[in-house]
Amino acid sequence: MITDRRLKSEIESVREALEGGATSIQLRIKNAPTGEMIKIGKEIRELTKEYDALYFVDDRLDVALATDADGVQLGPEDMPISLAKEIGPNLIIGASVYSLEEALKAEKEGADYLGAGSVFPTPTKRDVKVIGLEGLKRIVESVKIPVVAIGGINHKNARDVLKTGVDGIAIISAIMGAEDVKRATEEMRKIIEEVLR
Ligand code: TZP
Ligand code: MG
Repeated sequence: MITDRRLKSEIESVREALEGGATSIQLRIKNAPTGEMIKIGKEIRELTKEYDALYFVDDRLDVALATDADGVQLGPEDMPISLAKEIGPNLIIGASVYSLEEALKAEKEGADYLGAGSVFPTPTKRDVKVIGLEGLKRIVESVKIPVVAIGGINHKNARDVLKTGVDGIAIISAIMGAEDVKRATEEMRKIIEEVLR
């Protein structure tokens, strides 16, 4: 699950998602003071440890390092992947990619995994490019590193997304926006286990 404070506060929903079986949490906060991000990140680090889950930070290598994250996910406008690998040699470096070209470039630069999307249109990120299931499949078939699909994924379309051969799915609103975050996560876990079994 990826956090979005426009939907719910981070800590409470992260705990619920972890209880529901989320295997990885990404802290995604746009436009908050760095000190506040670090405070929340440290709490998420502790929670994810408790539940044996991974903890990532969106965009911000400094926050990832300061909060002992497992990794950071960098977009085309963030720190270059090669430089991030130098500064944080122990971090898992993910790349947010929005096309096959960007996917191939990020793999070449040494990304450990790709966050590829947006698979479907989504109100969470309105200006994003939509690659569709076809675009996602092309990326999965063209790279050797793991691909995590993102964008508009919900309980209805998750099966189709998983069948493209992705290694994971990243979700904001279908979980964070649910009335019962724990239950929404449990239901998503069931779908994932059903398809990947
Ligand atoms: N990057 C591509 S689409 C997206 C991001 C951050 C938003 C995903 O949110 P949701 O609510 O799961 O569609
Ligand atoms: Mg980002």
